[in-house]
Amino acid sequence: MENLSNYYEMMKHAWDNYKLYAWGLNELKPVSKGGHSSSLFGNIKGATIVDALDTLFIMGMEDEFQEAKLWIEKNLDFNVNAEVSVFEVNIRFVGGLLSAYYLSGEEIFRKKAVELGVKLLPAFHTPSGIPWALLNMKSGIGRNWPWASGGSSILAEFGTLHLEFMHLSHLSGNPVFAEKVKKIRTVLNQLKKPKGLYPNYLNPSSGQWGQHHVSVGGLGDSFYEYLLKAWLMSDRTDVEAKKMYFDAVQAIENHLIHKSSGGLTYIAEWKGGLLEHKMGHLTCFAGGMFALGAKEAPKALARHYLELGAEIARTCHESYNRTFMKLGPEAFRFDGGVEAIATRQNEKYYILRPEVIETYMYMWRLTHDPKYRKWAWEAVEALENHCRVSGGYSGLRDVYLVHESYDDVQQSFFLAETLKYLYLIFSDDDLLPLEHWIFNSEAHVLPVLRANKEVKVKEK
Ligand code: DMJ
Repeated sequence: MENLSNYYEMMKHAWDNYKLYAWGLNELKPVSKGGHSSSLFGNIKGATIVDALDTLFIMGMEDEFQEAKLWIEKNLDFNVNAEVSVFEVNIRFVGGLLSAYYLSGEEIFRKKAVELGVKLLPAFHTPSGIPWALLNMKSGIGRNWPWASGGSSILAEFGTLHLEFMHLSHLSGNPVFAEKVKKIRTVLNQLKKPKGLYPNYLNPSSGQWGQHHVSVGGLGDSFYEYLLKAWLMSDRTDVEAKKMYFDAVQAIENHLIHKSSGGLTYIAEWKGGLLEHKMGHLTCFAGGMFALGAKEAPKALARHYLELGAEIARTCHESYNRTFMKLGPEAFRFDGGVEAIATRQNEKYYILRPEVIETYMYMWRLTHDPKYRKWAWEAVEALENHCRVSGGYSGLRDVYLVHESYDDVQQSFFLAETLKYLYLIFSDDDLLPLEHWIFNSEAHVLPVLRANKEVKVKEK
């Protein structure tokens, strides 16, 4: 079980097939064996290459890392006349390039990250300084998702720039990146929060909340993650981030966290005061977040937060265990007599997401309870049995079916996150130690910003 060559082999299978059938395009279609393009990146190409860089590096896949670097040198181009998701480009491309730079020391990655950061700056040209969700990379014109409440920007999107932008200022010597994300904080701190909760929607023109929907899953998730990680990444100097994190978690506990009659702890969604008893796969990252934050809390609460992390991990494991494929659905419910099961057809899919395995990784590192390795191994077996095809790994349309129905996409985050977290669960703790490295929302590693201290990939 603990043989790291398993994970190396999985990465190799995912990478080799991407290379064979979709090289230079964003993602692989592993069943039809071709390229998959996503509108999230506009015309920027090579998402899988940039997202995979640091996983290739830590797994010691040197030849593959070099071919990825060569492609980036020659082909990675941000001068595209197309609209991109600022959030997605930031977490995958800026995050991936920064991480590759810190791990390898290769200047090209620093240069490309800063170049891309500069291209994203026009997104902040709004009356409030809260950035647009979408940006045309050539014209610099921004706008928001047409479906977002009253033209709002999304909390999880504008709240998931902080770590990368602080590093961009650090590496470029240009304070503008840090100024932009600090301004977001200022706006948030001036607003009154309903019951202490952060709504998912904020209008960049008025600087006021949109609909009062609150979620620790999609639309909200990584905003909370980045508050905690901003505190840790600042070498515990960003006390504002720490306070915002613990205040938010307190409100989440007071209003969103429930226990089912079967004893499973879950995080519900809040819609203008009414609760929806549903938890998304995305929400499962919160187990790891609570556990990571535990020792930052006042002593009396540390055990409580670690236990909360363990409870969320158990609930998310149940969401996997109650399916035929042993992989979790996109969302599961706690109503109408069911617990941790998807009841709607359009919530039964699994797209190779990492959040449950991510939580196992933090729980393993922080407790060394062997059940987390056991649960991670169950996920490996399920991925091998049901998602692996001759052309790579595919997502599934319905995890409750006896036969696989493939969605035919190998998401770039499968290489960036899912396979990296699995590898780390079965590695020694001195590979990317949590005291020195912060994982961005796409599992790209950024060092803690300590004055005058060198960072090491391996502790010993
Ligand atoms: C990833 O791109 C990131 O983890 C993001 O924060 C949320 N969703 C996907 C993976 O599920």
